Amino acid sequence: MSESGTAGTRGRFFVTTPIYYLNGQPHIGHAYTSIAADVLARWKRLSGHDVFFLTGTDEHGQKVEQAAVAAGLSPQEFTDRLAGDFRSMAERIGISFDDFIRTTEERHKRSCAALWEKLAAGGHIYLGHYEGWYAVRDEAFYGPDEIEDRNGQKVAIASGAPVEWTREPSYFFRLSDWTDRLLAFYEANPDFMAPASTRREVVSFVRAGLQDLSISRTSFKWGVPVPGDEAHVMYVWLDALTNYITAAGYPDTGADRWGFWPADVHMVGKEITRFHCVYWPAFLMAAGLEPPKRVYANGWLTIEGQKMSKSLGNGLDPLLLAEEFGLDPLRYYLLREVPFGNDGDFSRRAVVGRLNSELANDLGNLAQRSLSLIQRNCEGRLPALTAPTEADRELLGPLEALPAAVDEAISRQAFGEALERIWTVVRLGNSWIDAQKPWSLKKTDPVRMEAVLRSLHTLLRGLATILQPFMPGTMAAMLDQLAVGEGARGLSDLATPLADGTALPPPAPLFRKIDEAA
Ligand code: ME8
Repeated sequence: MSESGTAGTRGRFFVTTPIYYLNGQPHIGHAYTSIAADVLARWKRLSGHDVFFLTGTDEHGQKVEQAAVAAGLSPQEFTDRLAGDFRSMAERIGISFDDFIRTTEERHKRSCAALWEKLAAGGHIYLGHYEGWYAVRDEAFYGPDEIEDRNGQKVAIASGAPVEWTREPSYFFRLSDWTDRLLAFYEANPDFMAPASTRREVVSFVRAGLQDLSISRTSFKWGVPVPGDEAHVMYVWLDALTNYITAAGYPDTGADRWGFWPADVHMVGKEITRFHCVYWPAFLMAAGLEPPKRVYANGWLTIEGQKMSKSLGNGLDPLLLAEEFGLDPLRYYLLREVPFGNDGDFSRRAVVGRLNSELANDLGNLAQRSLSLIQRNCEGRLPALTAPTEADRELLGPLEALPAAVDEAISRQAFGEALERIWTVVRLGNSWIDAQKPWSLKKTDPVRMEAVLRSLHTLLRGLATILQPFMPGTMAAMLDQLAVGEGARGLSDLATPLADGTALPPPAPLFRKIDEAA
């Protein structure tokens, strides 16, 4: 990867997406979390970390089994087909994953069995009977106070998913032992969960007291068998969460890859925080393993106020949207429009608005104007670097401060804020070029004209470098136009200026505007 020229010098970084259920086609909601995680992974590579970026598919459980039956296929045939769709969707929206895990893989079954055995050996598991409400759509158990009657049907209050009364033999995890230890863990690790709304919700759920958790099922077969008792398959969430350590090599904790554990950030949607912030650290601590460092829960993308979901079948296809608007404008919009962590409505009109004004006008025109002036007035060669004047410093000072400011926002997963900080400098560039008027300097002060154009080139190179994680394809094209070599696109390369007189290719528009009335 071109951005990873300095990989490894700043330490390891492990970031994950949820592994998605294979019960339908991927939609823009999945793309949303994956794109955010991808920006984080690319940013860390760009700033010199050795990154391990994991995504994949959650293939067991009743919900997937039911979807396979409905499609007239065996669960294995069904998941083989759909996993390919999820993987190719991830590739086509630019997700730079290092590993794609499927929970039906042997390495994963081995890891689940090892974790189970470790929990059992520690006395954290016992055999009992489960009796209560289960929602297949959420693959979750609900207490009597968490369900209600809607139009004659019992549903989970939180998600609206129908629940069924279930009674079967089951193994239990002694989650009730962990109430105090989890609260102490949250207290000692204030960055463990974000945003603040997630933290509040999780803490109040745990404070109310935890009950033992049913972690096996006997009423269907599509799962990882419980070691030593094959009448049971593991509860799909125990299986699914384990994917994160499987990919890090568990149970081979002596192998190099294990050096990535604990994960730096699990990026998830807000409806699955209970699994990631309560069950997962409890399982891990019980097994003597370290919990992840952070779980970040994004809000819901809605369409006309309704959450998109595979079960409801109202999802927008990310590939069609990428075709319509361009992939990079779509990625930009998703992270720019709504403060990350909040819910937000997807609006075509807003995508077009941002594409036309912020991408095509603010950034695209700045590049086009500056590069055309260099073509026309400097024979397409990069003007020489000279000592900056005060005016140059007004432009380049804020640019130099930008990587640290963007890093600070991205480390909080405040992607919209990071883009806002970048756009402050883009807008500064536009007002600066208007004030410097390089087009009118050719006759009056050609030396100053060259210095102004060189400063603009420095600005564009900095912006394009910093924006690569958000819009990888377009920024690669922009860096090509700026004649920045593929091995010189990391943040640390910004300290090394391009050689004076470097030949620049003729500029071409970076963004395609869309007619707002169409
Ligand atoms: O929950 N808005 O899988 P899943 C925002 N297999 N994000 C959305 C979204 C929307 N409308 N719709 C989906 C599962 N997402 C489990 C996860 S992890 C060990 C197991 C995103 O296919 C969001 O990240 O239902 C959400 O948490 C995830 O997709 C749910 O995907």
